[in-house]
Amino acid sequence: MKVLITGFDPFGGEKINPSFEAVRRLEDVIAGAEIVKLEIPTVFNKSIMELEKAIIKENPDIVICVGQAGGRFDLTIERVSINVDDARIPDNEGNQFIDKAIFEGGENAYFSNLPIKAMVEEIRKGGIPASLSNSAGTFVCNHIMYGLLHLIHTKYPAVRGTFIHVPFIPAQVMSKANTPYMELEKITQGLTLAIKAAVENKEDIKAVLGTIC
Ligand code: PCA
Repeated sequence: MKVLITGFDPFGGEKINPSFEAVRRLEDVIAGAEIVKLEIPTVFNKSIMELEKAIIKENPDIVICVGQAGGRFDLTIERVSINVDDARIPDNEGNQFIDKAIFEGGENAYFSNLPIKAMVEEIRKGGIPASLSNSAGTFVCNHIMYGLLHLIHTKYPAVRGTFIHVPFIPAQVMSKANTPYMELEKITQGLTLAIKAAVENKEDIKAVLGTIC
């Protein structure tokens, strides 16, 4: 089995992006699966193009894209992506799309086809905070997740995929008051456990991980 895992380059004035810092520290084999790591740009459209190039080259069974969610305290496995770009800040090439469809005529939303609840539970069993998220936002992370799931639905039906958001690491919050963070080692461990659960579970588990509001 082969897993393609991506992280983003730094954006929004940050010097590092913990998503790729954690991805590049992953072992090359996890739960018997080969791990292929890739950095993609925090840029609308170009990120999807680079992801598809890698899918064609590597022919992975599983694709997991990872991004920074500054302000979240835990690892969040994303359930759903929506067909809209609505950027609060420009991407790394100055694009700031407002209420623009990612794929004109595409489905309104796609759900992940990976065992997302099993992934959350596996990370928690390892003593690392994690939860299920029902929104990846409306910036480049939702964009890449929608792009990934659109590619899966339209061209690569054998692939399974999702998106994981990770918190800031300590170096990023030195002068940000009351801002959650997680050690890079913990983020890397959490991603390892998420990959393990994705590789080992064909079906998702029934677990109470919903939210009230
Ligand atoms: N996080 C951003 C885009 C790149 C990243 O790492 C987001 O959550 O949309």
